[in-house]
Amino acid sequence: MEQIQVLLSQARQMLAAAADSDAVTQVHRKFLGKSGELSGLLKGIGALAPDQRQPFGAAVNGAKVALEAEIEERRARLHAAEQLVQFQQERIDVTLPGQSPTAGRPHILNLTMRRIQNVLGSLGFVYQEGPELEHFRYNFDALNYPPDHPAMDEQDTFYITDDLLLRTQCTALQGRVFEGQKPPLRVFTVGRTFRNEAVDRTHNHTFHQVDAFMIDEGISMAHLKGTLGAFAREMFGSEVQVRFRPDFFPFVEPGVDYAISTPKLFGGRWVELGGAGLIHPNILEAYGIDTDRFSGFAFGLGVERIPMMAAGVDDLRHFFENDRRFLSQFA
Ligand code: FA5
Repeated sequence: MEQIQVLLSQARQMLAAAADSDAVTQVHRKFLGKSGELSGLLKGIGALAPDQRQPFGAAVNGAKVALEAEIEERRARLHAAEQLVQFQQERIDVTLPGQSPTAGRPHILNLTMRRIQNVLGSLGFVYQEGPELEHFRYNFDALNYPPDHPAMDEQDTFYITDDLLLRTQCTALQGRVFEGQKPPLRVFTVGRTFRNEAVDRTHNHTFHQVDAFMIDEGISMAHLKGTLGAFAREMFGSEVQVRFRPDFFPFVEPGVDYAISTPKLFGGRWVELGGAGLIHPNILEAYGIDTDRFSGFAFGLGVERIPMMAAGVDDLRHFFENDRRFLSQFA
């Protein structure tokens, strides 16, 4: 009987010291397993006097039942603690800010072209599209370039065949329009243009132009200057200054180059945006437009120059490299 108490108190000490459920299992094995020490006491039962056997057996079994219950309780307690540790390790802080997906946005050149469309549209010009892969005759012949004229050398480009090239200027739309439409006309296009060019800070082989023309009765340089002045103020604000200087293009007479300056940028320096002039009578006559009655103006501008001037970008190649650190600065 004393031995039962000794084993029981040994077991309780070990149980109290058990740090995890493995240790509890060991206590169970040591005292209650098949060859456990408490169960082992029953082996000596035959050596006892017959009247002592029943009370001894009952005492051993009582001790086993009690220990069993204590072991289960300890196991449950340790298991709960272990789970708590595990939960804390796996804990997710649902109040942390999430990773917001990056939203795309239109490219600054597309935004600029949309604005150009809005501004010219509000001045009564109708948008028409021309092909980037263009016939030689629309890009040059129809625009009054005499054969082998040196002005074509300024616009060398990429030829697909002798007759098919990547257009060098959006002015190529003119002949297509004159073939099918009669004045009065107010037309513009915006799109990609190409030149076999030595690439530098202000010239790329692929760039964009806006090109517009208006034909009606009594159209003069005054209408051109008024239109380009209004266009510049819409694009750059009211303090922009506009300059016209004589220039040569085979398809206009007189011809001008068109430059702007704003006090905020590039130290107020003049920057050329494009060319303009009154449509050459040779062209109007070639398409059967009565030059006694009608005259027209035309202008063509580089699109890249507009955000360069509006935001102070000093190298147009940034627009084509698609570096998001650059592009994301244009909201
Ligand atoms: C022309 O292309 C004429 N078609 C403009 C015109 C239209 C004149 C109607 C008269 C009447 P120019 O080659 O100068 O002209 O080009 C016009 C503008 O396009 C330039 O001022 C410049 O802003 C832009 N540009 C020309 N070449 C490049 C290039 N390689 N890279 C970026 N922009 C360019």
